[in-house]
Amino acid sequence: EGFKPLVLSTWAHGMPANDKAWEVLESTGNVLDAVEQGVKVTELDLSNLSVGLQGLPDREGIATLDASIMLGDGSCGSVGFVRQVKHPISLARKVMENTPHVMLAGEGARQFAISEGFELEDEVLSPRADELFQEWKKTSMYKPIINIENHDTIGMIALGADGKMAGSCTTSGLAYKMHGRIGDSPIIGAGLFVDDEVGAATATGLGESIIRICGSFLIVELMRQGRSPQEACQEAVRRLISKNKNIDDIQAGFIAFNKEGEFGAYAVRAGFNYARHHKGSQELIDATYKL
Ligand code: SD4
Repeated sequence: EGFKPLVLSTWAHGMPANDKAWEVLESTGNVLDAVEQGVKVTELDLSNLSVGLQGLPDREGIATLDASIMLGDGSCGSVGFVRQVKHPISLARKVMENTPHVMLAGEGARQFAISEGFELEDEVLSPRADELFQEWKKTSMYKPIINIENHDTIGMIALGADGKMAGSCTTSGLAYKMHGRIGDSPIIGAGLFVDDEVGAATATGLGESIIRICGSFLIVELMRQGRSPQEACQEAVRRLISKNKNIDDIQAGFIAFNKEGEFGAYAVRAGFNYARHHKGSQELIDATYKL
């Protein structure tokens, strides 16, 4: 049976984010506001080292953020490699609503933020991120550690009682990435995809592995062809494993629902969980996995 309305988010920090999204959804019925307000909670969470300006920086010691937002009617917006913006998800929404474009990156995204009245933050790392970065610099071993450095992106998808869907995804990306690197999260179809006619999906994990298979778009298209959300997530993980050579170094996970409110999740390996909010009650669920 289906769950509707429904809010799903990646990882345990999805719980407080879902609470906020649910509150907005319940009081306004607006799924777009719900997914924006929901992940804004995570963007400000100082304990999270993979979302927001407090996240771990790139190799140069600079925090650069990626985010995307999408509505089930095909509207979407995203920002990549953006600095000094506290709420990249809100900037992504402005790209969607106030420009003829889908994606803005880097300095252009920062200029657009200024023109939209966003206040830029000082470029200082959070004390915890700085400490870890100083530690990392001693050896500068660039090797993403599964489930440690790169495990906290929030992807959220929501289904309203009226059948409208939206999704959001926001991250500081991979810790100690090359300066300029953009991950899957702001790439529509990779980190996030939503189609009211079918369903929605979002991703977390090593962005390169997810971009390579257009992961979230793939899941929605598999559901369009009749797969359940669970089957679609499993097929995407199988594809990801077959298309990535260094799979021992990769974790990635997907969550999805269809328009009936059936949902599913699957990961490359153990350790991925997600939060499900339905009718005011919330559960943290361990995803099943392939390896
Ligand atoms: C990225 N997908 O930039 C993000 C990282 C992530 O959980 O998901 N962390 O590659």
